[in-house]
Amino acid sequence: MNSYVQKVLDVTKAKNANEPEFLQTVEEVLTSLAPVIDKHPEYEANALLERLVEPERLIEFRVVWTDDAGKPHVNRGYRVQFNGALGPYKGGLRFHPTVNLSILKFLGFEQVLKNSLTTLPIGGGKGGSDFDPHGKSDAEIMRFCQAFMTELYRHIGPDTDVPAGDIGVGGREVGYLFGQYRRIKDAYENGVLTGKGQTFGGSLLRPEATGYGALYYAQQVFEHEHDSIKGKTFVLSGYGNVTWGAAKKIAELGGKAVTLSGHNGYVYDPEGIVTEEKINYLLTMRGSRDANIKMYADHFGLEFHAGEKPWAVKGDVYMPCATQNEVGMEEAKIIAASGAKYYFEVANMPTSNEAIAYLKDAGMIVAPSKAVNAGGVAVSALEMSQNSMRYQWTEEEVDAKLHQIMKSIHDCSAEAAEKYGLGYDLIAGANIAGFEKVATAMIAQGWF
Ligand code: 2IT
Repeated sequence: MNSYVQKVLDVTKAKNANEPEFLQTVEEVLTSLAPVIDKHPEYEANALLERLVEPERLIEFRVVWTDDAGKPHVNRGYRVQFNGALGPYKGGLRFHPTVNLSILKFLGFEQVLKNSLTTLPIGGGKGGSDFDPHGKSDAEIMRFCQAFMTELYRHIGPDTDVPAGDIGVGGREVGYLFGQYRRIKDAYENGVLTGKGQTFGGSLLRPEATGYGALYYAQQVFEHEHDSIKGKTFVLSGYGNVTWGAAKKIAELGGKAVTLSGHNGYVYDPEGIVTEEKINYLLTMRGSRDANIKMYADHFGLEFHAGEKPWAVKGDVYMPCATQNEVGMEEAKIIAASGAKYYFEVANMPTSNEAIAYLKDAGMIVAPSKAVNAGGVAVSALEMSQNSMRYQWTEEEVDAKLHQIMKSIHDCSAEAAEKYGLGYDLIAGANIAGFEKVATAMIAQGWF
């Protein structure tokens, strides 16, 4: 291992000892950058890695909101402005009880490299709150979003920092957040948030973009392997926006997704989530106050596997789409034993570093989330550009650009890995390609 990389890893571990998720991604990324650092002494001379792992700015604040009974509740809000070398900080807001600084720093760090890979001018950031939207009324969600934005507005702007959705934050929340921003600022700066509704600047295809993009990326991998999506069985986790988009595109390309999962278990649908009725039911289900995946099983008369994960179901392609660390060693062994060849991370960091190594050793092609799920933020960046031009991209334009961006992410990852003698290593390739652009911009902009 390169001694500079080792030194930065040791210091980062000592400084962030209570942030396991952040350390997990830093370790994964820095380790795969070692061959690049070996060849480029200028990175050490510019303290590039020390700067890369230190967020430019961390913001933490109190959020007080009132429930329907008139009772006040206190949550913590965050925005991590990780790296602005390539453009305004860009990245989602997550509302989930597990949210803490470690999770948001890992997501922000991943976002920096992911946004670089999109080829679009966006820096990396992430934010959110430990607020739990589950079981809340629409009015409670609105009041929480208003309270959250009442502090956040002073830190963001169309040229400063542009949040979007993530887990627990969808079109409804982005609408309430934008409404409050506009009310406070008295200005129609709709480029301040992406994932907006169609009537106030939202991009066509943004809801579908992460899932569709994942499949456009997968198509490139299949092409590389002289294989095709047609007839393949996909094992997915999650049931949210990303899983929905992926299942829809899988069906369109002639494959079938056979599983969905949530915190309380999974459902196996042997016929596949392939009909319009089933795909649309996911949207209806998500809109309900106590949404959970058992509703899908009940609605379509399918077996519900309470408390279990879907990985024991046999498939050709495994796609974790739910959240971080859904696949550890135990799950990796089950997945590898299926004999499947493809593993695409779609959620952010769904796999432990140990499990990634295991899947690769077992001969699977493993594609990393920062590449596979970059279509979401890429279409967000298109939304920013259409807002600043006071224009509206057509659906065909967005879809064509999304295709081209996902192909370029795949190709430049494969080329970067090849350049450093690593073969078809899509993980190392994505880290290297994403890093090189950010590093070049950081060196050019001087030390800070
Ligand atoms: O993880 C992600 O890339 C997102 N949650 C989307 C970020 C965005 O700005 O659209």
